[in-house]
Amino acid sequence: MTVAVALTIAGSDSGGGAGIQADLKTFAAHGVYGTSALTLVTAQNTLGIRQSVCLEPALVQSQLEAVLDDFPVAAVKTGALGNAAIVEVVAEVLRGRGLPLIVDPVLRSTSAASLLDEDALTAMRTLLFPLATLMTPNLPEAEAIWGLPPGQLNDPEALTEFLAGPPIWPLLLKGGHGSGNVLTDYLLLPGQRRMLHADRQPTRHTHGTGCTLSAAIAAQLARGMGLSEAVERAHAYLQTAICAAPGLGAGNGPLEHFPPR
Ligand code: PXL
Repeated sequence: MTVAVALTIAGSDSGGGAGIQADLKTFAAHGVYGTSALTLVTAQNTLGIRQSVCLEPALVQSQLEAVLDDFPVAAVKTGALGNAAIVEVVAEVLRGRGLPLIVDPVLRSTSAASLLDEDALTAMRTLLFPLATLMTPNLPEAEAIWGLPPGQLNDPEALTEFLAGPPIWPLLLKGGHGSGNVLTDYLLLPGQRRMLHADRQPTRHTHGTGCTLSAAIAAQLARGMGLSEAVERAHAYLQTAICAAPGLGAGNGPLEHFPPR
């Protein structure tokens, strides 16, 4: 019996709802063996981030090399990367390996604490996005990446115009920060465009949704699923995880990563 192996390169959320913790639970929920390289450590709960410290880039690099030298990693995802030096080592280690790579361009937490500095976004654009099988920005992240004014993609006309252009990178634009009762994600792949819809859930417990979705896509890819089908299944898994949220914490609480089927 061989087990599929996935790797997450992300930060630690002491509250267990986002980051590495969400990724490893999501991998496990998909029957995928999870490995990890930690980029930063946050002290946080459902109310917000109290402290965030990046690890030394050399330590990130040696975690990556230790994992990749020994485990048959079949898919990789990145989450919070913290700073440009960490982005550089991640890109350097991954370059040329041809591994399926989901890049979740985490810029800040829901509570607005920064998880990536400005230089790092430039490094992501030049070094990491070109390696991505898929990148998964939400609306505010897409605005920051493409240099659009904050809030612009909430305007339906501006969104239509943005989506009409050729995607620079294979893109899943997540609509969770939009308005309305139905939230739409847009999947733009070479030669394929599709929309994924979900009913807005009346809940404040959406902490870690982006991490969970990108980890679920990586898990599906590690299991050999094609990209479009992987995104569709991950999107469906995320809705069940949101609906089954345990209601923990006084703030923006975590999901249930092992929802009843
Ligand atoms: O959800 C984005 C995210 C990613 N990684 C870490 C986080 C958060 C949000 O809080 O803490 C470590």
